[in-house]
This record gives sequence, structure tokens and C-alpha cells, in this order.
Amino acid sequence: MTFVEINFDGLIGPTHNYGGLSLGNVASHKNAGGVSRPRAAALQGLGKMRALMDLGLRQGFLPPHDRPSAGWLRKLGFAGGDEAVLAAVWAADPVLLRNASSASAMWTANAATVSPAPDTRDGRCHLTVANLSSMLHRTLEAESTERSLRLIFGDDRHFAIHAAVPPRLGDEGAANYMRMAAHHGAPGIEIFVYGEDQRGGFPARQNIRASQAVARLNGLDPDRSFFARQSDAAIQAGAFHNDVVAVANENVLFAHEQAFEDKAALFEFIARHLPQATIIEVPASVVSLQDAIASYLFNSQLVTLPQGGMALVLPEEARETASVHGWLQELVAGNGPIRALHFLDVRESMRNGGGPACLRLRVAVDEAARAAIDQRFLLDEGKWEALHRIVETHWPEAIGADDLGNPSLWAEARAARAALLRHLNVDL
Ligand code: SUG
Repeated sequence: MTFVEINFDGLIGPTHNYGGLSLGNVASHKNAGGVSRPRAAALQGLGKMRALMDLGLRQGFLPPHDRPSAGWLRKLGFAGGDEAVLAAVWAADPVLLRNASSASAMWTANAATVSPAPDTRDGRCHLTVANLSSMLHRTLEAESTERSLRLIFGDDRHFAIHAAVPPRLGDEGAANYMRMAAHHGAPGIEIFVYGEDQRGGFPARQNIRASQAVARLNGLDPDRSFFARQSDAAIQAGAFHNDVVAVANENVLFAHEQAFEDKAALFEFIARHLPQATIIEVPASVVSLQDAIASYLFNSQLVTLPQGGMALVLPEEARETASVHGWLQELVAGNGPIRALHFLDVRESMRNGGGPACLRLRVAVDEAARAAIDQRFLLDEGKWEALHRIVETHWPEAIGADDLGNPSLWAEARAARAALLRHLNVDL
């Protein structure tokens, strides 16, 4: 039975903007208040999806959420029709409107934690929605994400969807989780990476108890699950998720030397269960944590190519950072498993701290499970072109900080999403 990995990218929503909403995310802080380009952002995201399709990989997408979310603001006591609610909150508390307007659902690595069928007790693919309880604007996502996942992976012969674990126990989904296996269809090991808050420092978003809950919900074998603490140094340097300093694919772990608090224990676990594993560590003396975070070297997609071998899909910023680019040249010149580098422009997302790997949720499935996925969300050339046209026609061109209070932007954003949902013939 052939097993394939499908990347589900978040289609970048029409309200993409630089709200400066994420404490501990250096790019979000640095670009706060800048002018965003939602149409260019979504086209860059589509460009990345297309590049992966052209490499022969399977590609799906998750639709953007309804933003600005008047429904969420109503829960906070603003009353009336959507326009009245949005106008009232803009006058009373613009920060709330900024939170209600974020297009952050684009970063689907944070949508859920996905354990493929070979790893789970009942042999189904399990997805636990992430609560994203650490950042206010991201707490809006879980409800809509759950709706989308139940629609797309609705066939319960192959998939099980679990609601998010309760808030306070912060869970940020697959961004803090790595699966390794001899190949996608083989039984794997699952590595959960959590953090611990440091007094006065940047917040650790992933709580160990949330990770443990996800492991239970997804029906994983405790002997094959490992809980690794992310290094404080990485969090304090701005690695607000593990996928900013590490990425794994099949038998390869690619990580910064300072990614984990106790790497010896993690590496021993990997070696015990997956003796054929290759660990590629980048020393801090060659690439500093700062350069790793600025370039998003590790937020690349490490993918297995259909013809064999692996490739890294990296952001352009990795090419422009001298230490990183030098190291990458040596990597591909060597005889290791990573043979090719593809640099892509996802700058609009990068300016909010979201690289190629943040923009995708990996779902590994066999042929039968793949056929059971709602096909409207799986791309081929024609469907990709249709999305491209919709974005070109309907997505706003630019959003400055003050535009978030402009009723014509609200209308434009609503119309853009409606055009997409109409095209897909879905009600979400
Ligand atoms: O949660 N940025 C996101 C970036 C998420 C990246 N995801 C992964 N690493 N997997 C975050 O910090 C910024 C939004 C703003 O400031 O407008 C934001 O939410």
C-alpha cells in the first residue's frame, strides 16, 4: 500500500496584516504597524504550493477563517450587526479589532497535531486541534479549525478528529511535534517538544501536559513517544516554536545544536527506536541561534522526493544569510540524505514570523485514506489555477495599520472569502 505525505497549506487570508500581536516572535514585533500586501502574500503561498506540486508532491490547502471576526467580538459584549460591532470596537479598543482581524490561521503547522495511522492504536489517522491559548489572536482559531478538519477529514473509517485540549495547557500543534520513521508508511516515533516559562522572559507556548494529552488523544504508544524540553536559550532568542530550530522527515532530524535542553536523552531515544536515523546538527559556532532565527533555516520543509532522496524547501532569507548559505552549500556537497535546496519567496508571511514549514500541516495517508479526503481541498493544476484567479481578483492589495478600522476593508475581506467558499461550494 503506497503511503504519501500531503502538505495542507493555509491559504493566506484577505486580512493578512502586521498587527505586532505575538510576544516572543521577533519578526512580528519588528514589523508591527507596517503595510502588508495580502494579495501578494496569498500568491506567494500559492507559489510555494505550486513549487511542491512541481516536485511531484501532494498538496492540499485549508481555507482562511472569517476575519475580522464579529462573532468573537460579540462574545466580548459588542452588540448589533457586523458593521456596528466592528465600528464600535474600533472606537473603543482598536487592539481588540487587531486581534479579531489576524489572518494567523494561515500557519497551519499550528492547526493540529497529526499522528498517521501506522502510529495509532486503532490504525486511523488522528488529528488533535491545537488550542493556541498563548496568544490572544490565535485563540480564535480552534473552533473554525475544528470545523474545517471535520469537513475535510470527515470519513471516520480513516480519520479521528479530537477537539483542542482545554486552554491554560497551551498547545500549538504540529509546530512542536516531530515524527520520525523509516519511511512515511512505517510505524514511527513521535517527539513532542515543550517549553518552560522563564521569569520575565518570552513565554513558552507549549505545555508538557498539553503534549501528553495530545499523545493520549491520538492513541500513541507511550514507549514510542518522547517529550523533549525545548532549550530556554532558543525560546529567549525568539524560537517561539520548535519548528524554528528543528525539523524532521522520515529517518532524518535536522536541528540546531541549541534546540533542546537535553539533546543526549533525545538522541538516545531516536537511536534506540530508529537505528538508521541520521541526525544533522548545525553547530552554534557556524550558525548562531540569531542567524538561524533571522533566516528561518530550520523552518524549511524537509521533504522526500518521489524519485528518492530529500530536499529542503527554504525561505529566500536563508540564501541571504551568509553563515546559513555557506553551511547549506557544504550540506548538499556532502554525501548525506539532503540532496537539493529550493529557495522560495514567502516574505509576507516571514515578516510575521511564518516560514515555509509554518504554512503547512503534514498528513501522511495511504491510498484509501487519501481517497476519503474531501477532494475539494486537494490540489491539481486546474484547482490551483482557480485559487490563483480568485486571489488575484478579490484579495486586497495592501493593508496599513489604520485600514483595519475601515468599513470598506471589512466588506472587501468578507467578499473575498465568500468568493472562495462559493467556488469551493462549501459552507464554513
Ligand atoms: O504564532 N505570527 C505567528 C507565526 C506562527 C509561525 N508558526 C510556526 N512557527 N509554526 C505566531 O507568532 C503574528 C501576527 C501579527 O503580529 O500580526 C503571528 O501570529
